[in-house]
Amino acid sequence: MSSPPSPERIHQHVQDIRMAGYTVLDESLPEATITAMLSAFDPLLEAKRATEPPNRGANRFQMDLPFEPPFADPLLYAHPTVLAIVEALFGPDYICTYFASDTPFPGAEYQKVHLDCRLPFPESPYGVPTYSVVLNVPLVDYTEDNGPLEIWPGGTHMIAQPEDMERLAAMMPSVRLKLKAGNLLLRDARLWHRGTPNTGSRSRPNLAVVYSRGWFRFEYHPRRIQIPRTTFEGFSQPLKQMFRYCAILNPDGTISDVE
Ligand SMILES: O=C(O)CCC(=O)C(=O)O
Repeated sequence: MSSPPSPERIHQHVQDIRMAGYTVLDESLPEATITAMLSAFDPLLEAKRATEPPNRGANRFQMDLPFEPPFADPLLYAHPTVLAIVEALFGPDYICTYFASDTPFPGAEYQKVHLDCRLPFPESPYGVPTYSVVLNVPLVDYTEDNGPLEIWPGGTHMIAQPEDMERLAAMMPSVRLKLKAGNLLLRDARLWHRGTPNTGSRSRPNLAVVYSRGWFRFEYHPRRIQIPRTTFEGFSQPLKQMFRYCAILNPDGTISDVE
């Protein structure tokens, strides 16, 4: 186990998110964790794919993750370095409202360049400080062929959303991230990005967890994370606070609000 990052390294990650719109942690999730998650993920998504059409473009699926092992691992939803960065960005009052995945299968095409949240002041040319970040964790290595995530760093998270985004994006520098399975990518939810074509031979699952300032109302997450009651009751107070907008899944299958 590597030692936790220094306060200076946390500050550097925070600055990278503020300035470039993203950072990749020095640590990764353990190989055994990723192997277990991939083994559980593939059949789950295959079952969805057998009964539902693609929901994020051709051969591309968004799927919520069940809040159960192997996905409900504190290393994924409460990674100490991720939470240290989130707290340094947002202060102690932050929430987690999304626990899901994006997966292009072979044949997936370019997505439109997009943001993952609405801008609070869309009429303003000026950005506000970061209020929401997406944690992405690939379950397989991103390669040139399997549709790596493409991002537009260097300020797109701080500008107004133009109507001709595709045309502007084509003129601006972008990066296709060559992440390794288990890497931890943290990006400002406003950072311009898109999925790219998967011309490889297998799917490229990418887990996505979203953290926001406590006041942020996340309209892009219509389905609440459903956490089993016993799991929620075992959380520390800060985790209960972080998941306060989730739904509690009762043993009889009914859903409750967090009291
Ligand atoms: O390809 C990815 O991993 C990201 C896809 C994405 O940004 C989306 O579906 O909104």
